[in-house]
Amino acid sequence: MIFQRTIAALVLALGALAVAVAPASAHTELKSSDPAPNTSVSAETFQAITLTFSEPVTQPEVMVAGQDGVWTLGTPSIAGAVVTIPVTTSGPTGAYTVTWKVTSADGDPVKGTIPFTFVAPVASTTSEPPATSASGNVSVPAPAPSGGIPGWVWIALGGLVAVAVAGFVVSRRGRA
Ligand SMILES: [Cu+2]
Repeated sequence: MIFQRTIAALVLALGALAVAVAPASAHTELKSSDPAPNTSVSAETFQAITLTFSEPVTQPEVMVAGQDGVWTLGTPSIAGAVVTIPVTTSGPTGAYTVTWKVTSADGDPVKGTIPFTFVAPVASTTSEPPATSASGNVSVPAPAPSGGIPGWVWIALGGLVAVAVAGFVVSRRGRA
């Protein structure tokens, strides 16, 4: 009985020790990213992927894949815990995934994936009907009135006619 209690106490002590030591030996982790997971980015504004880790990293390997294959990526630059990768977007609107891998400060590899939605340029989606804009950042020119001539044109024309009539009347009075 005493032996069992001693074992139990030892296990508890070891458990507490493991919890206390864990933060110091943990791998680096991805704190934030651009694009953030499960967000949508548009072709007009998406120029680079940014990965922010909890500690400085080295040897980043990053890939972006969609239904039409992989994107051409620039050379990653590292500024301490932040990795920036220039991207050249391609492919249709849809689901894409960033797959990343880095080496953490303790030499261990850390990897993960970031799913996101890419919104392609409007001009490149000729084969598909325009989808309802989920991002809301696609500007559509306001349609002209059904007559094809804006209302202000009629107002301006009316004003011109009024001036012409008034001028005619004045000139007639001057002659009379
Ligand atoms: Cu580690």
